[in-house]
Amino acid sequence: MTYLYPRLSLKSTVYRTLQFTVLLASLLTAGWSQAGPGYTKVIKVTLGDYRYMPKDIQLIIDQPVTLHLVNVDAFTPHNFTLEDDSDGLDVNIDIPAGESVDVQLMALVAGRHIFYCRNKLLFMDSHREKGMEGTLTVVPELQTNKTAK
Ligand SMILES: [Cu+2]
Repeated sequence: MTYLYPRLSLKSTVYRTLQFTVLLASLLTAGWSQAGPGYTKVIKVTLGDYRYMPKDIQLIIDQPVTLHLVNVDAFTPHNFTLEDDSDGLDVNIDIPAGESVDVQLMALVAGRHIFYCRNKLLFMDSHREKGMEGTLTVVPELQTNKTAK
């Protein structure tokens, strides 16, 4: 499917927001879900056994969202990478074993983005090759999951 990408100058906003959010997440622990005025939707994503749950996430354009990333593996560190030069997306966050990190995404433009884990042990398949990959789809309007609020 193809989405039109509105040409908005969101890059610096997204960069600043992410840096700020990572800083915040390191200061506050899991449970932080409100940032600034308005409602922030929180989506919990579990990382473990070389996969994300859920692996396909649908968001609405302009709705701020906090991804609550929980690494449930006891020993394996994971990562959440979401890069798209055309959208100014540059997320690269490590989630240590047994820990969680919150990432707030704001002002996403419509489109389909791939996220993945960039971790890899020497001489082994990368986590991504083992299946640690998912999609973040940003749609203009709520299409199917009307119940998600
Ligand atoms: Cu991983």
